[in-house]
Amino acid sequence: MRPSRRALPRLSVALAVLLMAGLGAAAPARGTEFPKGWEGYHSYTELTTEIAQVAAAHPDIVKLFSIGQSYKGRQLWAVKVSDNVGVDENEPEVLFDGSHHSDEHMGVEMTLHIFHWLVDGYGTDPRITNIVNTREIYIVFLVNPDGAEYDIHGGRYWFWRKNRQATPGSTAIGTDLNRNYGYRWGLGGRTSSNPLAITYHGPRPFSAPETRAMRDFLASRVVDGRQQIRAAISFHELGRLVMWPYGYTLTDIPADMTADDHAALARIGRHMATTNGYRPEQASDLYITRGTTKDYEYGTYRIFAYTFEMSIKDYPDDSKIASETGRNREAVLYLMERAGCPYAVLGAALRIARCGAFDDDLEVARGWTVNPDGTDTAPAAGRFARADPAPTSRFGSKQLGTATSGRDVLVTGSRAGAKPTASDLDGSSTVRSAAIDLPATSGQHLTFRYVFAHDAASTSADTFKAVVEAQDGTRTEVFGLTGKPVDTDGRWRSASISMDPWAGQTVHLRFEAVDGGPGNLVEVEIDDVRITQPS
Ligand code: 0X9
Ligand code: CA
Ligand code: ZN
Ligand code: CA
Repeated sequence: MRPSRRALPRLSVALAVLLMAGLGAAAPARGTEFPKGWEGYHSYTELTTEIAQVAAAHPDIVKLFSIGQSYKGRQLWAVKVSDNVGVDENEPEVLFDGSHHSDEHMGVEMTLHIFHWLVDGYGTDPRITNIVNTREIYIVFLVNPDGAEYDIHGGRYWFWRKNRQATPGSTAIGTDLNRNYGYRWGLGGRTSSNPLAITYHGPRPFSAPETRAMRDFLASRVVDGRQQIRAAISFHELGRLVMWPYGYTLTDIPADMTADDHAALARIGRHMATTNGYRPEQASDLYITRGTTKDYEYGTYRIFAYTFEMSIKDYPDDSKIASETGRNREAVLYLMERAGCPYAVLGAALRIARCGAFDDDLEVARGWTVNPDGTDTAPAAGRFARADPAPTSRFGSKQLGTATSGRDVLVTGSRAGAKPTASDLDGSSTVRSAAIDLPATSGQHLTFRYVFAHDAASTSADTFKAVVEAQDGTRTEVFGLTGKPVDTDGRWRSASISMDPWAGQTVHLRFEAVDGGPGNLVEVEIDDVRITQPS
């Protein structure tokens, strides 16, 4: 096991029981049992009791907590399952959630089954034991408990999909929680701005307490600047589908997705579909949506985020629970195993390149700090930033408008400006990575792609350096370029540096660019910063 980074607050069983007792007192008096023929499903009260009992029976590997409260004040129960569960270990994390849509009750049974597979198999089934020992698995059992309780009140079904939130300025009730997330929230396809519609997206992104709780939980899993959750499944009904992002566009690889991600998302999705007999497709192939959980998780954090549509008929009776959940066992185990590094499914070269101690395509925030020592002299517009670079040209192209992966890079002065010299460096700028734990093995390499462009007025005062900062603060230049009085156009090049001196240490990477001459032009771009597996 890796050293712990911080102890997690632990919700004691006693506290959980207290919370539940409080809820019981506040809960409406009406019955919450499913209709006859469906009693095998778990009502909110039964779910609450069940997960508290299972958690109490497995305190070494289960931590029970709530990610927040529903609109009506119900706790949104979650568990973490892992070895040393009270400690936030450096292990890949996986998230499963059930029933964003409250008329899709099979999702709750699915998340409960995953919970049982993990705790029941731990110590007896070697595959499960290995997963629990090497992953941190989060399960949010029921995202929409208010809707789920409403859907079964009075001993019949009400076909209720949304939450039970009042809409300001309307008598209509409820927001479609799978339209309320804040990534490209808006209108498109089956998404509505009409509060009466079953796909109502809410008055604004994250207007629903339930989606805010999910957002805040996801944000809480950013440690050392990096999202720890690598893979996720939301369980819906119906149609027996495995879907990957995006839902907002029909384009397979839009600007906010990389080609590697698309290849691995589809490869893993298709494999899971061979194990459960579902149809694999991009989410938008079913229909276009805006504001789904999965677009948010992938778009914001690059989580490998899948939607499963279970069942083939509405409201399957409880005799279907065992088979509809059981057929997903292999897919769920497979995804937990792949969460270590999803790119490994694309072959040995990508596994070595992208499954090491660090892998940043610069497409989302991963903890880089600009001007970490407060010593940058470049103006704000010229400093390093993670951005989509505008192309500039002056006696040939200088800043390239293309990345080596996706859309974004680290770039000094991303804008083109009124003239090419407007947004160039003009001073010094430094960017520092978050902490990186290097395994104690030789053969790891720091690799990155870079552009270092300057005009004919350049001198040796213009520099671009890569520096490794050791645990004790010692800085070692591992890569350096200096300017010459020769016009040098921008071109993507590759660097590779042995990390053997730092094996077993926690380090920070630094990139430093200096435009030391008055009136000349220097542009630096960086993409695909990685520490490879040993090779
Ligand atoms: O519409 C939804 O939210 C999901 N289907 S459901 O029948 N359970 O309501 C599908 C979401 C997947 N994304 C897209 N189809 N774009
Ligand atoms: Ca652990
Ligand atoms: Zn659904
Ligand atoms: Ca990139």
